[in-house]
Amino acid sequence: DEQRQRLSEAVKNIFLFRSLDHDQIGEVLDAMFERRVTEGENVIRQGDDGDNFYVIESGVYNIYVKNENDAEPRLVGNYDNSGSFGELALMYNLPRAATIQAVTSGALWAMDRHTFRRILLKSACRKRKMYEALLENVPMLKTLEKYERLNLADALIPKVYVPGQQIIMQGDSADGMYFVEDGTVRITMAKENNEEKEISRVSVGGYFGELALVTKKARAASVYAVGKAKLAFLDVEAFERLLGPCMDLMKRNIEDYENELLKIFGSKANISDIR
Ligand code: 1OR
Ligand code: 1OR
Repeated sequence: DEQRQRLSEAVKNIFLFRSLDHDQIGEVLDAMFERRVTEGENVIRQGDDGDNFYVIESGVYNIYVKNENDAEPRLVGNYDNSGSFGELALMYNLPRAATIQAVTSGALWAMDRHTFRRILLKSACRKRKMYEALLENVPMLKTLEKYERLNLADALIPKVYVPGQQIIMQGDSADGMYFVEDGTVRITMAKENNEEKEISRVSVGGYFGELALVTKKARAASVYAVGKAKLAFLDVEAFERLLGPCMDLMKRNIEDYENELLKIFGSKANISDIR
């Protein structure tokens, strides 16, 4: 019981499992077994065949990649007491793409290749495939590694809005941001009891709702679906874990908002208040 409790806690934050329904999550929990690792141990070696998929219960793990031209493996990142790894070789039938080395001792939850493919392959691959085109066409996301875009695809939650439906309300607190998969949204703003003014439109390949996440303030504007709109929602936790590399670009776009705002509401608008 105690073990299952710990396991279901660890599994909650794994984006790859978001494509699963309740029963499948149960199957995942049943199938996972614990593996203890010691400091310095290579859990996965680049080039090997894939055996297990791992969810981190505890410990710090370094990620090393050695390309053809590299003399030594390069440290490309790490996991600090959370996350998962080892899905690539199992999903795509490829040799391990990286070496994962335990920096500290730790504990992992493992799932064997056969079970992973049986429960996860279809739904997770479908989701990655579904969002691949969208994410390749969002200019802001070009700065991400292909591997990072795959993780983003796992984390996205599909949402559909009917014509005219409100998506974001100015002044609300923020729980995530949106990418436009299909359709168009309109962005409106109200200043000091004035009526709402349309300030911008966003369509396929665009995004919105990032501002409040970057500034950690209330929503700066309202957003409505124009026709039917298909959106991909990224919650704030996934935003913080996955979009770090895009932060500079987002901040640059926010400077453009400020310039536009001046034009629309005149010089009186206090532009410092969106920061
Ligand atoms: P795997 O089964 O190939 C190694 O075994 C695992 O390392 C891999 O699955 C991923 O789960 C994990 N590129 C490839 N695999 C990575 C990467 C990665 N990071 C973690 N893994 N990159 C790092 C991106 C920040 C790209 C490096 C160029
Ligand atoms: P948010 O989290 O504040 C509303 O929720 C979203 O509307 C906001 O993130 C932005 O994604 C978007 N120009 C274009 N888009 C905007 C603007 C904006 N404000 C908010 N959004 N301007 C106003 C800047 C305060 C400039 C006027 C064109």
